[in-house]
Amino acid sequence: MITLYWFWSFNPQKARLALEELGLQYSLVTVDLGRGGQHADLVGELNPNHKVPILSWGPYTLWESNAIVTYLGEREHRLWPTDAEGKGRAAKWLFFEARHLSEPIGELWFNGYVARLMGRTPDTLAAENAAKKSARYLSVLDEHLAKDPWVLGSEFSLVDCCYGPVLDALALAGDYIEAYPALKAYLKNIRERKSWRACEFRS
Ligand SMILES: N[C@@H](CCC(=O)N[C@@H](CS)C(=O)NCC(=O)O)C(=O)O
Repeated sequence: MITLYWFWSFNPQKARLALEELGLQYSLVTVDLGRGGQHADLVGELNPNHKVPILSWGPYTLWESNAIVTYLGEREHRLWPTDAEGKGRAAKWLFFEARHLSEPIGELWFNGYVARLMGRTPDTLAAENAAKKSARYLSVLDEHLAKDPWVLGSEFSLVDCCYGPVLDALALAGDYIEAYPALKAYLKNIRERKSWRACEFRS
């Protein structure tokens, strides 16, 4: 009934991690981005952007990783805030990730990790710019996580499913995370979760 269209990359990893954390049964369709699988007609019918992740739950289809995670939290009422203030904080950190981290970290991830796997020459200038762009926001996140172990406080929530993969990609891309002790500790905690084993990057 639940199908996740995905690939080994941090945005799809967010959705898969949330499904794993919730212990939901799902089937996976791998859209091989390395071979242009995202251009298949079926992918375009489900997501006009031709990107993954895409979640199908019965007749309902949703794309955008952070929207998928929000939907799962709202639908399952687990690992998700119940009050308006908590939901507001969840939205704040999800928008923060999508607006300030996802794009520059995607650039670092591609040039610091994926390009090598694909035999492509990394764009070092783009990576330098992305490192500068993300540093300011990584400091904000580091300061926040120095106070509490998880993004919404003392308890793990589905919001952490959006931060674990993006920080994992950043760490695989180079030593960008070394300067941030709280981010390093946070990533270690994510990587130790049972749910992470299904999602961790395999080249
Ligand atoms: N904002 C979207 C971004 C999705 C995205 O960029 N997905 C990448 C994989 S991480 C993709 O499918 N790329 C294929 C392409 O751009 O052709 C989300 O959060 O779901």
